[in-house]
Amino acid sequence: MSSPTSIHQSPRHQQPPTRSWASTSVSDFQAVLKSSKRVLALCGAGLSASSGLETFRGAGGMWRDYEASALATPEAFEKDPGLVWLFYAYRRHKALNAKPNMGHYALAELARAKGEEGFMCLSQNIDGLSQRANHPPAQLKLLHSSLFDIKCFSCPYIEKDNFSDPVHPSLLIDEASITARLSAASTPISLSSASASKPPTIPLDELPHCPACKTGLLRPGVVWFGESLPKQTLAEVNQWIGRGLIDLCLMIGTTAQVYPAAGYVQVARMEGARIAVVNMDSRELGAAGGLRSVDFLFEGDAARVLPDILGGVVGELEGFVGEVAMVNGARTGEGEGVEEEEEMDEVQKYFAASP
Ligand code: BV8
Ligand code: ZN
Repeated sequence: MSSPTSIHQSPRHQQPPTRSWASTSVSDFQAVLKSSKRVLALCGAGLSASSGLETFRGAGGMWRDYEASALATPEAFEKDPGLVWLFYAYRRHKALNAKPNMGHYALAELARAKGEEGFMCLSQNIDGLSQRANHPPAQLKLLHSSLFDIKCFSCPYIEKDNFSDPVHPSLLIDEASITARLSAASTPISLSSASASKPPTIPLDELPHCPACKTGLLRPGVVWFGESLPKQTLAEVNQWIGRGLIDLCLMIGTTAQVYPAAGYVQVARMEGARIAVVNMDSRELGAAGGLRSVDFLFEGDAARVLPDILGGVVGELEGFVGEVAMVNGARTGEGEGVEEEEEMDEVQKYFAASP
């Protein structure tokens, strides 16, 4: 039985030491990775942290006064669509100006090395960086959709891969105008009912409206809290999982607290998979907690740890680094044509049924 490998004692809080029995041996991990037939990865905001994108809980900067999860709901959008749009327009702007890091590239190469049945990456991230790292589309499932999908709040209209910045003239992201608008907007808890009378951050007629139904407001096409995950994506994930037992589950840069995404690590565990966590901070592993001696824990920056621990399978990455251009309306994923056709049918059905 290995001895505890990482003991945390943060003098500041005098927290009781957290022990982990997980292995930190890179060579043992690489042997397991090489022999694993089916590897599942669940990625979170920590994978993109080194690309300069704030993590979800740390959506700091000018948003430090706003609880990100309080803005990521349909209720928040109903209450103050302009404020929610500014939050997402800011994140679009940051993501478009960021670059994939070596962690994104290492996972893309692992996908190519293991093949479609050997490796599947479930991403909670909406930033588009894995796609730009040329991650094979069939092996990347966006559980919470994308910052670059725009859809109607009222009808089935959806536009995928819209990389315009600003996405609408009234959503130009420059620090001065944003800061001015945010300070003019109600207090950070402006989303509470008490502030119903507060003026909207941006007048509704200045916000983007739906070109299909003409009346609905356009909204970011991401999955908000309380909304179901894209059914087609879930079906594809479940089909992959159903085709064979998972041997190894990589939990990369995520607090694994948001469901049903976080639940996939429990599915992997029930199938007898070993768990390998890559995280800057191992004190809060959420659903990935309770690591055993057969599991692995690599504390550090995913952008540095992943090329290191995956190196044994993907080799040297230098030759693979090359970004995929973001072209408005470009299809980046296989099968998206199907999804798009389905969505178009929905829109046609909606208008056929409308008076
Ligand atoms: C739904 C998109 C039902 C938007 C996001 C049980 C089952 C099902 C649902 C629930 C359930 N219990 C509760 C729920 C409801 C809810 C939920 O899970 N709530 C939580 C708070 C308990 N779930 C939902 O609402 C989901 N929908 O279930 O619908 C339904 C069914 C039918 C019909 C109608 C409804 C939808 C959830 C999706 C929400 N959208 N994102 C946006 O981004 O704005 S969630 C968002 O937060 C992220 O996408 C991610 O999923 C999640 C957590 O973020 P992380 O990625 O983990 O990032 P975080 O900042 O938390 O942590 C960063 C980590 O990285 C840290 O560990 C840090 O240490 C580490 N790190 C930092 N730097 C580095 C690093 N690691 C490595 N290297 C570094 N450099
Ligand atoms: Zn519409």
